[in-house]
Order: sequence, then structure tokens, then C-alpha cells
Amino acid sequence: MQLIMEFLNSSFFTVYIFNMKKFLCICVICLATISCRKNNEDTIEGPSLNDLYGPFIILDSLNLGEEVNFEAGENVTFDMELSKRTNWEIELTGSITGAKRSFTGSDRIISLKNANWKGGADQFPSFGMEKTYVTIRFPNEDTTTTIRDSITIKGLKKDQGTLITSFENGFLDHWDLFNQTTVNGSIICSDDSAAKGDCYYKWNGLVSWDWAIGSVQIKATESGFSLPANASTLFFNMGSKMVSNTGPNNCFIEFWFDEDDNEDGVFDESTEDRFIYQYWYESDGWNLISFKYGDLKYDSDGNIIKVKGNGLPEPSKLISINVFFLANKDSGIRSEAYADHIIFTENETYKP
Ligand SMILES: [Ca+2]
Ligand SMILES: [Ca+2]
Ligand SMILES: [Ca+2]
Repeated sequence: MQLIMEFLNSSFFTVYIFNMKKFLCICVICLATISCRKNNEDTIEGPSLNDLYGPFIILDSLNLGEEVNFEAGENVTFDMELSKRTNWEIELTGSITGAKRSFTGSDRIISLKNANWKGGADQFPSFGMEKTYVTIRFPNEDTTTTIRDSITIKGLKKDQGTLITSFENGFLDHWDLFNQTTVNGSIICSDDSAAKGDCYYKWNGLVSWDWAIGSVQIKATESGFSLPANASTLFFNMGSKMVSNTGPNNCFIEFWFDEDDNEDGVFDESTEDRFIYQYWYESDGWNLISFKYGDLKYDSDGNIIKVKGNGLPEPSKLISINVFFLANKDSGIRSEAYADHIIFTENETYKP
């Protein structure tokens, strides 16, 4: 018995145990690392032990370029490899416009498959030629790891669709406008408040006797707006921001779409189609108003409306779009609203 005790206390055995522990420890680390690298998410059902209990490590960190030119067809990926599946949030913010775009996911590998930025924003305002801040967070990890970076936009994404105006080229001679005597209604540029670009249309004034504040009438040139003919696949889109005298049932934008049904070059209110669409206040901040041009023949209950012309929404005959801002006359405060970026798109709504 004494011999056995002496053996156990011998330095040889202690070194042996110590080395075994060290060896096992290295094995565990190796296995963990290998399993991290080799996990194929597609073949695993349910969370793996590594996803649940494994350490969170960024195995391959973000390596973003200095700048991107979306106009030239470039895009931005956020290639990263994590040690486990965990929620991640990528948030992009334009330093001047305040435009936002976010991507979320829980894949272990972040790539162009789950986060490919082609230059768009989640909503208006759109990104401009500006520095964009990138923030990546891992909300389910105890670590305070937040990745911050930036990238400069050198070329904007190309819009799909037929742009009517983004108010960037001033007030055109063949347009028209109406403003109440106490209202300023005009194009404003360079105050970093546009939905897209540098300029937008703004109404501002106190009108205590009428809901009508002001309107801007975008008329087509003699050659028309050159819109696609199919009304059932064509969407009208415009950015709208209501700033003062806002609130549900308190203010709205009314559109008049005038069609030259007999194609004589002029609109006759008594014999031709004027389709009217009302967009009521939804929230402060920029909102994207979008609807199908063909749906203008229905009222909000889905019934066919009565108009003066042939009753068919015909984009190729559209010769004027009137954008009219109205707000509650009894509120006692001034009314303010913006409009920007009138564009028609095919098959889907506009993507800011
Ligand atoms: Ca604009
Ligand atoms: Ca006519
Ligand atoms: Ca018509």
C-alpha cells in the first residue's frame, strides 16, 4: 500500500497527468475550431451545440472597400465568418441624408447571399453621394462587439422606371401652380431635406379659411410622358412628407391624373378622364405613395368610379399630374408638406 502511495506521489505520474490534461485540452480546442469551420448549415437541422453553447468569435472580419459606385453596377457585400449561428444586424446610415438601409440574419456566414447592398434605402430619403456609416451588431451575444466602418458612395443606383420629375431642374415653363395668398409653395434645394437628390417641392403657410393649401401641376410636354401603355402593370410613385398641421384625418395629398382621351392635345374637364386619388396622412417623415395606375378606375371600396371620359386609365393619354396639398383649416397652425420624386415603375413599386 505504501508503495502504491509513493508511486502516485511520484513526480513522473504528476507530469504524466499534467501532460494528458494539456493534450485533451488542445484536442477539445482543435475539435471546436474544426467544427466551427466545417459546419454545413444546410445539412444541420435545429441549433447545433456549438450554436447554443459555443464561443462567439469573428473568424473572418469585415473588410470593406473605401468607396462604391452603384451607378457603375458595383455593390457592397459584408463578408464575414462567425464561429456560430447568431443574430446579426447590419445598419447603414447616410451621413448627410440620414438614409437608412438594414440587413438582418442569423447565418454563420455573411455574404452576398444574405446581405448585398445595391445602393437602395429601406424607404425615403434615398442615399446621396455621401459617406455612409456601417454598424454591425450581434444582439444575442454577451460581448459588446460592435463593428463600425464607413464607405463613400461615388455613384448612385440607377432608378428603374419613368421619372416624371424629382424637382432637380427647377420649375419648368409648361408647369402650373396654385398657392393660397398666405402660402409659400415652391421648389427648395440644398437644405438636405429632399427625399431624393438635392431638391423637392415644399408648401408652407397658415390658411384658416380653406383646406386647400397649394398645388403643383406637372404637365407633359407635347410628346407626352412616354409611359408604358399597360395600366395594370404600371405603378405611380411619389415621396410625401407632412411636417406641420399633421395627424390622421388632418391633412392629405390629392392627385389629379388628367387624360387626353380624344388625343387632341388638350384636356377637357367636361368630357375627359380626371382620375382622383387621395393619400391621407400616415406618419411624419417621408412616406412613399405607391399605387397601380389601373386601379384609379376603382374607388376605395373597389367600385368602378364615374368619370367624364371613357373611364379607362390610359397611361399613354396622361398629360397632367396635379399634386394638391390640403390640411385642416380649423387647427389654428400653419400647414407644411413636401413632395418629391414622381416616378412610374413597371410590375412593382418604386424602391427608394
Ligand atoms: Ca428630388
Ligand atoms: Ca382632349
Ligand atoms: Ca381614359
